[in-house]
Amino acid sequence: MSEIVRRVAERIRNLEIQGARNIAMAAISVLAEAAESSKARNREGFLRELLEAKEILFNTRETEPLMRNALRKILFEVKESRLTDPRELAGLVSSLSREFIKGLEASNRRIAEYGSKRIRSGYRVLTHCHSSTVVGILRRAREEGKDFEVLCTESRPRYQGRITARELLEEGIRTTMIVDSAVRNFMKTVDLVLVGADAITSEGNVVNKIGTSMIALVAYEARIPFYVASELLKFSPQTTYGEYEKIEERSGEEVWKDAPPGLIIRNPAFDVTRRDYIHGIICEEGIISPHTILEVVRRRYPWVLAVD
Ligand code: RUB
Repeated sequence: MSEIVRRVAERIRNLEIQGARNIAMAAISVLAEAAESSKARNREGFLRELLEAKEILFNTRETEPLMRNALRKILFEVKESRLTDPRELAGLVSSLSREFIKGLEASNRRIAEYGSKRIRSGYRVLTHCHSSTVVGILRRAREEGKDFEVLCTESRPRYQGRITARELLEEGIRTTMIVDSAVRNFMKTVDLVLVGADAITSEGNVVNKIGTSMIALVAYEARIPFYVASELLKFSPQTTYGEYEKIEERSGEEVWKDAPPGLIIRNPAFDVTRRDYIHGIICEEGIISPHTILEVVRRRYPWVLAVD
């Protein structure tokens, strides 16, 4: 089982697969694929392999609660089942995976529907990094015939802004790229800031690509609405019980490959934007205020707080 999983894990680790949704989808799909290929002879062996696969995937990127919630839920359901035949267990993993992905797709459609209502013709929208959820909203607004433009940041050091720019251009959306440090320079010309999320904490703070919190601060200063587009399942349940969401720190080589010896390079992948700077979280339940997140998650996905 683990060979197939390790291959996908490596692609997640080196950012060939990036963005919380894409990572979660890839992890869910490979879990099903790995389960189907399992050679386990009994339930115990199968569960052991499944757990090992989960650990490998969990260890790819630290700040990914959507992936963690998805895998936790699937494993929980499998453990709860009384099935003993590995073939049947593999079938169960496949159907749970399909169901989960269908749920994510439905949420994404709803987020696009709600989010696009906030985009008007003539708007200039600023986004940061690459969020498939944000692109989904912009695509939908475009399909609805709205004429707007997008400013996207480079998102150093890995330039995910280029993925966003390419995808938006494919949709026929007028797109301008700026370096990350030019955000304040352009903020006064922007109508709306729209970013994705990797994690949402129990207090309604949002973890997203490094630089997001600085953009939120600049938007706040300029009184420009700052929205986060995110499935509720990016909620990090452990933050409810006092733990912090870990922030992944990546290799300094991403910042400067042949840096002079002795130079210290810090490269956190994400930062935390306090809820005070966030106008709303656009999620499958609608546009909600960040401080209501815990109640909304508890109502919609009670298992997120229960499943171990
Ligand atoms: C990607 C990033 C995205 C969120 C949301 O960081 O910060 O804004 O993951 O993306 P990285 P999505 O490139 O390091 O993974 O809306 O697609 O889930």
